[in-house]
Amino acid sequence: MTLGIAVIGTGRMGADHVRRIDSVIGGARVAAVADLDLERAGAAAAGIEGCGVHTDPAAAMAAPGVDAVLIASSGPAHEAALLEAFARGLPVLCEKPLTPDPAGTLRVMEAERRLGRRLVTVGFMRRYDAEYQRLRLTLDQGELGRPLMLHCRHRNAKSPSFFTTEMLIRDSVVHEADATRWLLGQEITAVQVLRPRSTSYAPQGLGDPQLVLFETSGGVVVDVEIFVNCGFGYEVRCEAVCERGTASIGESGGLVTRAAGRAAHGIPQDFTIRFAGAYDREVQAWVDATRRGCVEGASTWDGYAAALVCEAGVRAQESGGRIEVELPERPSLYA
Ligand code: ISE
Repeated sequence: MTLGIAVIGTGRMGADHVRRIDSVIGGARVAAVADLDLERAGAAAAGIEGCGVHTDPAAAMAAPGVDAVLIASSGPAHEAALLEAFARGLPVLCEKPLTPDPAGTLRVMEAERRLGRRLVTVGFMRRYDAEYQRLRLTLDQGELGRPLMLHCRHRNAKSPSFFTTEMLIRDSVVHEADATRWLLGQEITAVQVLRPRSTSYAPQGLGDPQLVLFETSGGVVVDVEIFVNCGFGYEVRCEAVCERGTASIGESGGLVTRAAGRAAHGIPQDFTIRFAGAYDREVQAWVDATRRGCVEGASTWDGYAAALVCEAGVRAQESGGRIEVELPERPSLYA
């Protein structure tokens, strides 16, 4: 059977997913889209046969032929859409952050636990990136010895107009929170944030860049430079420093040209380009699992753990201190 998907939110990410499901992914079709902006929803659905266009997420989920939901609306709209999907028993792929704050994620997790089965996969797409997968394998194989530190760089060319200082953590560093847990198999136990002076290219009031430090349950220290108005492009790097060597990813865009006395490689301008392959693999894996009746990938629990780390990060931004992360026991549904 072809999986009919309702895509909720047709902004940059949602429209990219509509295109992806329509033209890249096998075994699925876009059955309906919803966006508050009807024109934008219509534009995303243009040319897709039988695709309903709605402003209300619930109406899109109730449309004929919908078997699953992909949520790509803004973070604050995720909770209501997730609960609506639960009420209909529909599997969901939800873009990160699952909800902007841990209180919302906890409500979602409690609702899913009441159902007694997993329905949610969180869109932490770095888990599907070929370079991140190679790094994780390298660490797991153990030839470099135990990891001691991760040095992470997370740079965006320009932040969107609605970006706030908190969002540097909740919307951007949330990726490093998940990637750290996934790469190391350890929990993040404390967060600190150092704030240098801001670039004059950031909108007024935005504290950009920042240096975020994680401590993990296994004694690893992770530093994350988050810089969302670096100007030159989109860059995500990670170097693992281990006992017997280092391993790093994100160093070059692939093709290198040499001409006129210079060697050069391109730098992608945003995440839809840098992580295009990861998004393709993530959505295909979700579709395949859903068609088999399974739920795989990052769970609501992973979304909750990342949200707690980000909450500690925001408190560390405000206080300038070291904030411990209070992670409760993992419920058996997510074992
Ligand atoms: C955005 O929402 C993403 O998920 C990107 O991967 C990240 O680099 C960016 O900073 C976020 O705003």
